[in-house]
Amino acid sequence: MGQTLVHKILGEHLAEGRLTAGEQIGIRIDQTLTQDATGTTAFLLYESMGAELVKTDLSVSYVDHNMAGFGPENHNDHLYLQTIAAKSGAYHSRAGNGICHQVHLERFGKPGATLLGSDSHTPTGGGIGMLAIGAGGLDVAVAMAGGPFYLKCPKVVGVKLTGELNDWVAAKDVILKLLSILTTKGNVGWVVECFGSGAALLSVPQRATITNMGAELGVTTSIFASDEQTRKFLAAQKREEDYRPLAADSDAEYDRVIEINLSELEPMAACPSSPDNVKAVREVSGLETRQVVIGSCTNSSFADLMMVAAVLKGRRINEMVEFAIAPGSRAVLDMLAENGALAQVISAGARILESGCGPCIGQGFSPADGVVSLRTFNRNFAGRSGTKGDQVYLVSPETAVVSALTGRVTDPRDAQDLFGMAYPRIELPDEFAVNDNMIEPPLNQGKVARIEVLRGPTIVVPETPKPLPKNLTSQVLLKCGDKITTDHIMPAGTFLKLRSNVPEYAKVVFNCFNEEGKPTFAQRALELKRRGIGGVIVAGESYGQGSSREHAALCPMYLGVRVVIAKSIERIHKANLINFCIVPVEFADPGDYDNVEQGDELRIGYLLEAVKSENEIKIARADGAYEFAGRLALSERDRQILLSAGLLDYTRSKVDA
Ligand code: MIC
Ligand code: SF4
Repeated sequence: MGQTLVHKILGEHLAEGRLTAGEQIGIRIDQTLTQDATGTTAFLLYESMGAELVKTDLSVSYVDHNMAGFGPENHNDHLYLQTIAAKSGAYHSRAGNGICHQVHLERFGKPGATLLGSDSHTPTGGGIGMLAIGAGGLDVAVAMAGGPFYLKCPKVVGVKLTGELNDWVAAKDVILKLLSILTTKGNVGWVVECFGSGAALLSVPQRATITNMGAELGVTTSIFASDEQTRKFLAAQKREEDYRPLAADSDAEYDRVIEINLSELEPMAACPSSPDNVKAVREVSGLETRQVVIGSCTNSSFADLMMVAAVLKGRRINEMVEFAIAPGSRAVLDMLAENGALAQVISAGARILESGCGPCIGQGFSPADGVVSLRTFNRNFAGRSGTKGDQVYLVSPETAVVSALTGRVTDPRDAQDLFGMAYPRIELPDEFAVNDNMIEPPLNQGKVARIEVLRGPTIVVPETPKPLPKNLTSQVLLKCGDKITTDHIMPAGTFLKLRSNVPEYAKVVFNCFNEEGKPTFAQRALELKRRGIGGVIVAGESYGQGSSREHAALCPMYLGVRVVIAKSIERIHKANLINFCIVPVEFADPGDYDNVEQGDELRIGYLLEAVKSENEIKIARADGAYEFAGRLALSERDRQILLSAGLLDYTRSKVDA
């Protein structure tokens, strides 16, 4: 039986374990990426490990998330990241150079390599044939120090793409279709591998849109083969030497195959407020929209924006629509400026935002109350835009720009009838503008020694977890439902600037559930902590969906949370909980979820013993009103990390040994 591409790359990087689905393996990491919102913690923890120069082939520290600069926090972070990158032998991509995933694809991604990034959309690199995985910052710090990355050997779902995209139908519609099939739940432990005649026709940026938003499926990563499209893209980036042809064997067996005929696809939209709430644009067309944004790491490539410019040329954005573009990288912006496309967009009435995450992470451009906002992003979790009750629809750039002209959600295929407009098919240029003057490469040894790391007062070294107690007296601090995302747990938006200051940031844990006039989650948690009672969070399915932000574990840990009991927990978040010594427990019988109430006092006896060696743990209400079994789905390494009071101490003890 032939091998999948995923297994080939895993095999080439295997450091521990066997390539059998479900078994824990350790893989060698070639490249890492961090971004400012997760990078400060990652580098602070890296420093705490006592590591000096990075041991990877290449590590890049990007600044792209947090650039608003209200108050000194952001700039403090930028200066710390710039100087610690120099001290650690990492590349540093400065604020304004673009979104980490877009820049990494353009300048560093390499077919067949492994990339670990402290951002859930790291799988964007799968578009260029790399095995690119998102993880918490501490896992990335360990990889920078040369440690393997541990994961369950995944099952592979082959997505066979046939046919060819019709005019006005985009790569975004492919991933939205896949989200409608697989949803955002229940895909932990899988990888998506796209293949087939349809896949071969997609360009690298189109593939990257699909692998990027594959993160919303909750899979470990997504990947395409490295072929002639990949070679062309790398040649245009003037680094053809990084090309290497790679594909699955022709008789590769997938654990499951899904076929999508690209010729049959139509424009799609993810409706409020989940990326898997997918409908055909036709079904929602006619809805008035007041705001349209083109950008984010999903859809802000050169081809995307050239298409947008071509549609806007000589036309005017509807007067009731605020329209903005945020090019994915400075190179893209540069090229649009050089070739005149930017002028077309500006004269049509667009607002030009920085090359960065911007509105995607609630950094401005929040929609007005009650209005429909169309965005080319990957996430529309409730409130992520910064507006409570927001109505965010995720669509392709094609749907977004045509709707910006009409002021209503519009199927872009109607552009011919409405505006007499043929589809502007954009070919990738033979050469991209390559200008790396906002990327600082690693320094030589002599210069490294002279670097002084700048640490502003808003950069606070995070507290490390306390060891687990033998028995835990605890109380349910919060009971929440299904699909709780890390945006629910740790809001970003205006709070993003607190990422380097855990005591401050922890004040807004579960802010969306706080009610006016009542003690906040943080206040209740700290009161329990003061009394020596461990906090417990109870949740439904897919707890911790979405981002890789380890603050969703780090801040609850700081507040004294010791256990999360959920029907199921998503991959990255579960790893983050373990890394910060919070025990992840799943209901053995999901029906028991119904018995537990917020405020219940729980007895979790023999916690330490169970973590050491048991697969189940008994949990009872203190007054004996109910008792149930919790599942401990932990690898041997997970157990060791929990017993060592978290990954940092575990790593230190291994280094000492
Ligand atoms: C996101 O898209 O949610 C983020 C912001 O990029 C996060 C990382 C973070 O919270 O810093 C992610 O996707 O991992
Ligand atoms: Fe940035 Fe949005 Fe991409 Fe996250 S999803 S990396 S916030 S652009």
